[in-house]
This record gives sequence, C-alpha cells and structure tokens, in this order.
Amino acid sequence: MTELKIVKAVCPHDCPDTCSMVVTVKDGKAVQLKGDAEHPFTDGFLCQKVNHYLDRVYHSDRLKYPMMRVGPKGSGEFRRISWDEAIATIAGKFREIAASSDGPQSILPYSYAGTMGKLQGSSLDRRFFHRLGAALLDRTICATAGAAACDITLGTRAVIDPEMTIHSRYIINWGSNTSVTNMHLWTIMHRARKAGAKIVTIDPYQSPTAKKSDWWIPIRPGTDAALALGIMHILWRDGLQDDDYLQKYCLGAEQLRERALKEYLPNRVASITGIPVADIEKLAHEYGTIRPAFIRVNYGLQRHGGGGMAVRAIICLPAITGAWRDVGGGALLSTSKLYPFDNNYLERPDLVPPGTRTINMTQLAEALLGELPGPPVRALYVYNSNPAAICPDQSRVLKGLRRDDLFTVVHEQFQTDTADYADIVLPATTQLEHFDIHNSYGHVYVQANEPAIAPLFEAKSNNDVFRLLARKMGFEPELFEISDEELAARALKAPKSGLYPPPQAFDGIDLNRLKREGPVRLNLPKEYAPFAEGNFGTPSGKCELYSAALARQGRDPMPNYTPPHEDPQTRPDLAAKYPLQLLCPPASEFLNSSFVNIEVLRKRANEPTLEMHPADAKSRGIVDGSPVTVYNDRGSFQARAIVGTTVKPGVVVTLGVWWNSYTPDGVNCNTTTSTALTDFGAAATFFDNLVQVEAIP
Ligand SMILES: Nc1nc2c(c(=O)[nH]1)N[C@H]1C(S)=C(S)[C@@H](COP(=O)(O)OP(=O)(O)OC[C@H]3O[C@@H](n4cnc5c(=O)[nH]c(N)nc54)[C@H](O)[C@@H]3O)O[C@H]1N2
Ligand SMILES: Nc1nc2c(c(=O)[nH]1)N[C@H]1C(S)=C(S)[C@@H](COP(=O)(O)OP(=O)(O)OC[C@H]3O[C@@H](n4cnc5c(=O)[nH]c(N)nc54)[C@H](O)[C@@H]3O)O[C@H]1N2
Ligand SMILES: [Mo]
Repeated sequence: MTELKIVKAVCPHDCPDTCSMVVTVKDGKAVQLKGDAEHPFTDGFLCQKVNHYLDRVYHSDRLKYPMMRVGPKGSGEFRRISWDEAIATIAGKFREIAASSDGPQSILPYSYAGTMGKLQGSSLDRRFFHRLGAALLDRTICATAGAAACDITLGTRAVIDPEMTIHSRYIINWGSNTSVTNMHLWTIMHRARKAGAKIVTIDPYQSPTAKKSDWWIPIRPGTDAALALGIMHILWRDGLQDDDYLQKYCLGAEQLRERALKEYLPNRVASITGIPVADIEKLAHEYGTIRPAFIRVNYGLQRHGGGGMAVRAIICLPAITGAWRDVGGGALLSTSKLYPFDNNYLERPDLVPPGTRTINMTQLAEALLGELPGPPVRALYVYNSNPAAICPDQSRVLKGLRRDDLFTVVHEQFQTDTADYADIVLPATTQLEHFDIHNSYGHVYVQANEPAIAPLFEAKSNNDVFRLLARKMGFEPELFEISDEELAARALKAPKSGLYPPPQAFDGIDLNRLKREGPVRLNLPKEYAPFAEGNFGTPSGKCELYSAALARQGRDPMPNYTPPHEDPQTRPDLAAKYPLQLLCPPASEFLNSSFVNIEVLRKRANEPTLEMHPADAKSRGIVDGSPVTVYNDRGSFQARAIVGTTVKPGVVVTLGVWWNSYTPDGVNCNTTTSTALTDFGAAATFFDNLVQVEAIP
C-alpha cells in the first residue's frame, strides 16, 4: 500500500528568506520538495540550492554512524563506533577536563547557523554548555557589527516589514546582493520597479544584483560611512532634511549636521569612496526627493574594520529625510528582533557560572593556538558550523585543529573539512528528520518544521545528542528531559515587556496553531512602519544620531568614517606589498560552505575564480583564464582569473566558500583573511583584506 503524506517544513539555512517548504512523503521517503505557495514571502518557489535539498538529505556521503579517529589528525581516517561508546568517550573527556586544574572553561563549544531553528540552533546546547561551565562563544562571524550599530542608533535592528517594499519607489541595495542572498525580497523589489521604482546598488563588485539594477555605484571597499555622511552633507546643504522628524524623534541632529557639513564635503567623499562628485550629488538628491525611499543594508558591507560605523551612518539617513514615516520607506537590516521568543527559557543563561570567559568565534585561530588569556582550549565541540572552511586565518585555524592534545567532536551531516580533524564524528539529522520552530531575519512569519521522515541511518538531532550527553554527565533531568515540542510551546509564551521585540507579536500564536495552519504572520499592524512616529528602542526613545552612551565610553558619539584595517589610502606600507583589496562573498550556488558537496551545484560554480580589472591583469601578465595565486603574509590560495570590468582597478573578487577538499590546492580564500575585528560588535572582517596576485606559470 502506498501511503502519501504532505508535510510543511521550513528551510533551516542561514538566509533571511526562511522559506516554507512543502514535502511529499511516499512510504516513508521524501519524494518531492517545493516552495510553499501559501506562504506570502516564499511565494511558491525556492532558490537553486534548496531546490536540491533532497539531494542533500539522501546524499550517499551522509554521515551514517558515530566514528572515532584512527589515523593522524586531519587524515579523515575513522572507524565506526556505537552511540554508547561515542557519548561515554565525550562525557568521560569532558569530566576529566572539568576536574583538571584547567577546569571546564577549557572546553569550547563552536556553533553558528548550520540550522537557524530555535531548538536545534540554540536551546539544549546552550543549557548543556552553560551547566557544564564551558567557555562562552561570542557568535560574531556574521552579524554583530551591524547589530551593535543598530542597537546604539535605533535601540533595535533596522526593521521594516519587507513585504512593504512593494510600495517603495527608490530602492538602494547597499552592500547587499539581494537577488542572490535574499531573492524573495528581490522579487518584491522587481515588482516595485514595474510600478515605477528605481533600483540602485552600491557595491564595489558588479554582483548579479548590481547587474540587474538601474544604477550600479561601485564604491571603494570599506568606505560606506564616508558616502553616507557625504549624502547627509548634501541633504542638509540643500534643505532636503525633514526638520519636523529630526526635532520630534531624533537626538543630536544639530551636532551631526555640523559634522556632515564641515567634514564630509563631496570632494573629500569622492576621494575616499572613489565615486565621482556628480554621482554622489545625484544619489543624494534622488534619495532625498523620491518617496518612499528604502535601503536594504546587508551584511556584506559590514565585514570591514569600520563596518559598525558604516551601518550606523547608513541607518541615520532615513531619520534625516523622514523616510521612516512612509510604509515602504526606511531601512532593513534584520527582522529577527520582532519575535518575542523566550530565549532565556530556551538557553538558560542563568546557569552560566559567574566569571566565565568568552571566546570570540572569529578568533578561533588565536583560541586554539593558546594566544588568548585564560586556560588553553583542550576540547572543541563543533556543531552547526564548518570552521575549517569558513573561519578567517585558515592556515592557523588548521594548525590549531591539528593539535594532538586537542579533543575535537564534530556533529555534522557530512564529512566536512572540519570533520576531517575530529576525534569523534557524530551523524546529524537534516531538517526533514527533526522538529523545530523558526523565526526569520527577512520576513515576519513564525513557522514550525514538522519532521517529514524518520532519522536516516543512526543520525541524531542536536538536541537529542545534548540530552544523551546531559544524562551521561548526570545533569538535572528537569533541564534536559523535555521534548522539542514542549520546548517550542513554552518558548512561544513571550515575556510581556519592552518595545522590541513587540510583546504582542505572539498574541494568538501557539504551537497548535502553527502545526494546524503553517506559517503565521506575527501579530503586527498590517502596514507596519515601526518608526513612523519615533518609537525607537533606545534609552531616550529617539533615534540617537548622537549617543551619550558612546560618549561616556570615550568613543565617537556620532557616525564617522573609520578606514578599513588594510586600506591602501591609510596603509601605503602594506599596500606596497599587497596592493589589491580582496572581497570573498559567497557564490549563488553555495550557502557559505553548505551545498559545496552537492554535485550539480558544485559543477555550476565550477572552480574557485578571481575577478580582476583588465588594468590589474595586464600589469601582472594575467589573461582571462590564467591560473593565479592570491596571497599575503597570512597565506595563499589558487584560482582561475576572470578578467573584466565587474570590479574597478584595485579590487579583486573571489566567490566562496569552497570546501578545502574540493579546491586544487586544498585550501580556500580564508587562508588570506584576517582575524582583525570590526569597530562595533567585535565581528569578522572577511572583506578587509589586502593581497597580491601572480600568474601561475
Ligand atoms: N546564495 C546565498 N545566499 C545567502 C548566503 C550564501 O552564502 N549564499 N549567505 C547568507 C548569509 S549567512 C548572509 S550573512 C547573507 C549575506 O547577504 P549579503 O550581505 O547580501 O551578502 P554578501 O554577498 O556577503 O555581500 C553583499 C555584497 O556586499 C559587497 N561588499 C563587500 N564589501 C563592501 C563594501 O565595503 N561596501 C559595499 N557597499 N558593499 C560591499 C559584496 O561585493 C557583495 O556583493 O546572505 C545569506 N544568503
Ligand atoms: N571567505 C568567507 N568566509 C565566510 C563568509 C564569506 O562571505 N566569505 N561568510 C561568513 C558568514 S556570513 C557566515 S554566517 C559564516 C557561516 O559559517 P557556518 O555557520 O559554519 O556555515 P556553513 O558553512 O553553512 O556550515 C554549517 C554547517 O552546519 C551543518 N549543519 C546543518 N544543519 C545541522 C544540524 O542540524 N546539526 C548539526 N550538527 N550540523 C548541521 C552543515 O552541514 C554545515 O556543514 O561563514 C562566514 N565565512
Ligand atoms: Mo552570515
């Protein structure tokens, strides 16, 4: 008897679109997976990657059983063991380390957003490591520069309802490859364009989004704050500011106006940003006069030393013109803070022993090589992440992972570059095999993911593994013996306080409703424009153009331009050796390092490439198609040159993030990236990276 079942699932990957997926299951096997037509944002279609999610689920390379290392570290030689042996080994090692003079803080959990699910992403894992007293991980690899900048300026993320951009008439993709990294928003932008909107993209690289825009403005990497301040100069100079909005809802307009007028003259801004004065003037005038004006500010532009200041300056613009007043106006960084999940319940930060140290995940190299204060890292537990591929300063990360005295556990779906260095490998379930609930950072729906199929082979979900480990460690059952559905139901009971997240957003939403109805829109006004009348989440309740809190910390209280760490203008010494600014954003076929092992997608991406301007190629004897080496003091990687005008002279671009095991030289672009941090949020600076390029003879 054939039994057909339709299950609503949620794409778990690190992407603002958090799509709703409809899975058809036949006799216990998922046979079809497609985008949910009933989800207004997903709109019935998925990206090219997740269209192949079933290839991922049923891939012959899925990790099937727990394994223990038998060969040298990094050799990828393992033998199968039982779950009992795996859990006993890990618990035994954790107990031994916790009882040693180094203590539990020499155990480091390492996770990011392999799944964005609230349960498999950040619930029992946090409880487990908090209860153990392990080092805390500061999860800075992606978003914290902009998050910190938004908190200071707006008291929450730069947020509007992305569906409202249908009403926008001036759209700026600012450091955002929207058509690739947020493609369902791009669809709405495209519709707005049909209704008369103009689409502008500010990006040093002619990304797929820049190519499809009405106007591509190539900017010198890491100089966006100067451009934003230059726009402010022109807005104020020409009387395009909204004095009423500034006076009622903002702090420090007078001071900021003075800075912009005195310090950010168009000539100076042009020389910093490489954008001609005429274009800066035109951009400022269009932005200041066409409404609703909307800025999609994304993560790409934050990955520079001054990334926090860049976001802070950009998100001040809608306050100066009053663009926040309009439905479809304002700026969007992330909608994640609109969801009042009870994270304290899920993660139990109260269990963290006082004085526990925090390790910045961007500085894994330093942590593993014993260069940070505190006890050495003796054990590393990796899940939801692939640091051997995605972390900066890769040569040193790998050196750390090769340490014989480091005990490494990797819980994964696949034998990734990181899993190659594990002492114990544990097989993980995919999204079709476990339960979860999801917020989104790019729309305003909450969703439940029902398991469509049983776990394949011996795979276990993250939470199930932490339940086993907690049992073995003798931790309190009341903290861990709670089902995923119970955790979800309780996490939806929002604490009722504060302005952001809006405490009423979950009113009328509970787990039963999510399971019954599928995606449910947060309980927000239909035409949501949160800052139309102020209502900022800052201590003053205003948009803090001037921040007294920053002034008290001895920092610049206002937006300003902070040059990149590795900037040819301010570091001519370094640029003499390494004159090119390298950007290394993800390829459209990959999701950071996820999906590189899916054959059809890898074939489409083909091989690591380096896009460079004809002038930079010619002076190096490089022609289109030449194999090249890209290098600096930190390391080198190989790629094939694509010579063209997708970049300006002085900038080169490689798309990633390749698995090291699939590149010609066994490493990827992160051999050249640095662990230097951003000005706000201590985040990664992947795109702040000077290199030299040579043809391989
Ligand atoms: N297909 C696909 N989608 C994804 C991802 C993926 O890997 N693949 N990753 C997901 C994740 S984790 C994230 S964080 C988001 C990221 O979403 P985006 O921020 O859109 O992604 P990026 O491509 O990293 O960066 C966007 C653009 O910023 C440009 N850029 C770099 N430096 C600067 C600068 O100094 N100024 C300006 N103005 N632009 C600059 C880059 O050239 C790039 O084209 O995407 C998510 N969506
Ligand atoms: N050069 C360069 N480096 C970058 C970036 C860049 O643009 N350029 N982008 C940076 C950014 S924005 C980000 S967000 C980070 C992303 O870094 P990561 O969060 O490490 O992202 P992925 O590379 O997608 O790796 C996630 C891993 O989690 C695994 N996984 C998925 N689901 C589960 C699960 O349920 N359980 C377990 N245990 N594992 C699971 C997947 O198989 C995958 O191997 O990379 C950063 N690194
Ligand atoms: Mo990210």
